[in-house]
Amino acid sequence: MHLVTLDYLKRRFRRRRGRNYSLRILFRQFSFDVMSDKRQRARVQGSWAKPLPKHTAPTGTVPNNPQTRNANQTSTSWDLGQQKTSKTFEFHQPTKPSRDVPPERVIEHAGDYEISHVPSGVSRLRLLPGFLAQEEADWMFSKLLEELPWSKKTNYRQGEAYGEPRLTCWYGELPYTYANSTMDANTQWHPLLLTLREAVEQASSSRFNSLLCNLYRDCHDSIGWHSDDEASLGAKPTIASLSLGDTRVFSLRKQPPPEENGDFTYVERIRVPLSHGTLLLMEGATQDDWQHQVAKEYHDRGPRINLTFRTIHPELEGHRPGTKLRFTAKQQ
Ligand SMILES: O=C(O)CCC(=O)C(=O)O
Repeated sequence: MHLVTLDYLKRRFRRRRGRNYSLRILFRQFSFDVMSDKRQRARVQGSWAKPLPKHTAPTGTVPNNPQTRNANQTSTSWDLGQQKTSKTFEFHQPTKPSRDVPPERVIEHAGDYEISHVPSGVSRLRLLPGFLAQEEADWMFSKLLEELPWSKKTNYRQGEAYGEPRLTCWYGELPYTYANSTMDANTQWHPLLLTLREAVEQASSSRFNSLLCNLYRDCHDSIGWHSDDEASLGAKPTIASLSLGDTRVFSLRKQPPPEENGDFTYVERIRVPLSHGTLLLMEGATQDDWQHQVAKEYHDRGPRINLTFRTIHPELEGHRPGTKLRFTAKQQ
């Protein structure tokens, strides 16, 4: 085994100076020598290792350890005995037990699903694929795409304005404030929306006085993680979401417990593909204990309309419009 030392380099340089070697070539040779020395040591020792010590006399051995003494006595001219005794590998048990990320649950068949029972009570989803027949849904989709007053809403986060990555419009006798921006009251319901509201009310046994319409123009449009938990929506609201157009994935993630400090790494997740004509009801504690989103996609998607029927109440006195229910003093 060859160790690269300053003496060695000087000797090599002197030998080659006469042969008109440039400094660059010598430096390249130096790097090569260093690497081959490292490789050689690695082959012998099984991994990249520190250079061998110059002194061959064993130091730092554990006295009265018969195993160590034997190792030293039997060491060959490689003299690895010293290394064996001074460097030992110790396994340390990790102090934190490793945790598994729960597998994502997929809900795609018609049915009622109790997705959690704590901390705020039962959270429930009801999925009704084919709530609208295909032909009916096709016709409604083109009419709403063409005739609703779609526009891009501007929201505010820490005083910074940003445009929503989708188009929206709002219907209801009251305005709706979220993300620090207000959609004005609009009582000019499109007749088709009134028909749909009736059908959704019958299926859900709930009443709705307002509607937020979302238009995802393509795969780049989305809605980020949020809960529909403004005080104006009341406690434990039922929200009915009707989808038309291309299928998009509706994802839910459970709110982490307080000790996770807002870290969602280990929370439960659910994925619900929402296809043309599907009705999804979110009920009970879903808005308290879960967040939802429709993420951007990496493959082409055609346009999709989502109609979310809600019941809006007047804003609570003494609170800024759009305040989240958990930040109001009085919770039901
Ligand atoms: O497009 C969807 O399915 C979800 C819409 C939504 O989350 C919302 O309007 O709050």
